[in-house]
Parts: sequence; C-alpha cells; structure tokens
Amino acid sequence: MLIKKAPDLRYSDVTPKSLYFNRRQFLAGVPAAVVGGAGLLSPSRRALAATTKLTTVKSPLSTTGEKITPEDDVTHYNNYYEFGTGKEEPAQLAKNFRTSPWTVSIEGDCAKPCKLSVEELMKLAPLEERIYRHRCVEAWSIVVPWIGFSLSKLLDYVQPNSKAKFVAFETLYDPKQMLSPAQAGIPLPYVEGLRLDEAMHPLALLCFGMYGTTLPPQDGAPVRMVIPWKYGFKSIKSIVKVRLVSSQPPATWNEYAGNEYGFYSNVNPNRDHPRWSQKTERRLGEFFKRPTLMFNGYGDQVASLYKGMDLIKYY
Ligand SMILES: Nc1nc2c(c(=O)[nH]1)N[C@H]1C(S)=C(S)[C@@H](COP(=O)(O)O)O[C@H]1N2
Ligand SMILES: [Mo]
Repeated sequence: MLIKKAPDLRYSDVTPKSLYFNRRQFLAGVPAAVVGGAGLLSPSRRALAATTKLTTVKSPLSTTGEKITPEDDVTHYNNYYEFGTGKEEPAQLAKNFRTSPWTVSIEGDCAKPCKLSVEELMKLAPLEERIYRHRCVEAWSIVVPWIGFSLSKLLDYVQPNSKAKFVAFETLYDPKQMLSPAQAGIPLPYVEGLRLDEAMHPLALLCFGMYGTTLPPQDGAPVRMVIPWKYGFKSIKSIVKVRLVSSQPPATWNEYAGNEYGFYSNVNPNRDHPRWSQKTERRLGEFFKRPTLMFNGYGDQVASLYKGMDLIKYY
C-alpha cells in the first residue's frame, strides 16, 4: 500500500528483486556476524522471532501449478504499517511483538458471541495447508503455502443471525508496541470488512501459519485473514475482533482514500488505480512482469458472488 504523502514508489518497489535482495543480505549480514551457534540458518532468518511447527492436512482448495515464493522473500517484503511503512521494516520492528497470550472476540449479530484464545480458535477445524496467490494493490505478488481453515468454520460456530449482513475485522492496536497513526500514516487500529457471503466463501481463509509453522509477527501473527481474490490490504493481520454487523463497516484504506481503494477491492486488471496500472504485476523474485488475472485467477470460484454488479463502479 502506498500513502499519498509518500513518493509513489520506493527504492525496493522499483528495484529488481535480485538487486534488492543482495542489499538486504548485506544489511542483514552485519548483526549475523556477531551471533554464534546458529550456522544452519541464513543470516536474515536468524533475526526472526521464533515460530512453532504446525501439523496440517492438504487442501483441495490449494492453487496448483505455481512456483512457491521463497519464504525469505515473503518474510522480508511486508506491508504492516503498524510496524513501518518500508517493506523491510516490519521484519525488524515486529520482531518482539507479543502474540501470546492472544484472545479474539467474536461478537455482534450472532447467537453465540464469544471470546476465544488462539489455541481454542485453532481447534475449531483441522488446519489445512492452502497455497494461494496473493496480489498486493501495489502490483507485486507472491505465492504462499498458508495454514488455516475457512473463516466459515468460525462463523458457523457463532451462528450469525438474520440481521448479520457484513463481517467487520479489527487488528490489535497497542501504542506501546506499534507506531503512532501519524508515524504509520493511516488511522489505527487497522480495520477491514467483508460482505457476509464473501466471508462465508470457502476460499476466505482464517490463517494461523505459513511454510509449515505459525506466522511470524510481520506476516500477521497470531491470526489473520487471507482473501486470495482481493487485493492484499483486505487480508487484515493480527486480528483481535470479528464483529457481525448489519451495514457495511469501515475499512482502513477505503476510509483513507476511497477514490483509490474501494470497499470490494477485487483484483481487477480492467480497473486501474488512479495512479498506476493494475494490468500487470511483478512476482517477487522474478524480473519480468506478468498479466494480472481477474479475481486474481479465482474467478471460476468467486465470480458468482458479484453477479449483476458493475465491478468498475464497485471496485
Ligand atoms: N493490520 C494490518 N494488516 C495488513 C496491512 C497493514 O498495514 N496492517 N497491510 C495489508 C497489505 S497492503 C498487504 S499487501 C498484506 C501483506 O501481507 P504479507 O506482509 O504477509 O505479505 O497485509 C495486509 N494486512
Ligand atoms: Mo498491499
């Protein structure tokens, strides 16, 4: 995501990944030189917070035929404005973020509102490994083996009532551990929303891990959303609240600049961002751009949710 007062493209956005990667390795190598006894880990991995292995089952909803993006790229090229607006900042600034104990409150228009610890949440359904393409509105993309289960499992558990039409999500905001809204450049806490039928779609993933382990803090630990047919900013990180509501809830980037970031935010190569094209994207680690696909390539599964809607108007 780009903030209006910042230059549109940063060094890391315009630099081919190979050059950018080398610069990062150089920077990461400095502290690594003084750390002993972790010889099997790459220099950049040594700096990361500890994660725990998760046992998963394979998912039929996994995207096939895509090369998985190297984990090290995914964990060092992040958008998480609470921990910095630069792509390399979250890996460093979120390192000591406290993600345990952690409670998520599920509330609003449902029969069984509750507060669940992450451990309790994770027991609601078998953990699946799901490979998804993830497309940032800034025109870069990644392919990640996420771990979690459909958000519908949680929604079924709390039983939305007939008033519930949307789901509102909220990220933790802890000013002691995170930047101020002025430093982050956006209002905090970060909030997002989905229409209830979108939230119930099996592809909408409640995510606890990636690459075989729990999430590292910069990728949204301990629990986040991953919504593969929408631009990345809909995939809210480090969730503390899920609220069933009757009208469309506010969403951070939509509130910040509604003419640039719509509520729906479906990946749409035919609807350019006012300041850049959405027709192509750069996969992290690759040099040549590739065409961006409608609904990020998930149209067969999700297009029916938007039947009869003008997706240029409802961007
Ligand atoms: N709380 C919060 N969630 C967030 C963001 C953020 O700044 N804060 N950035 C979003 C954006 S723009 C993207 S592209 C994805 C990036 O996820 P990743 O860093 O795991 O690739 O997280 C999304 N979720
Ligand atoms: Mo993004």
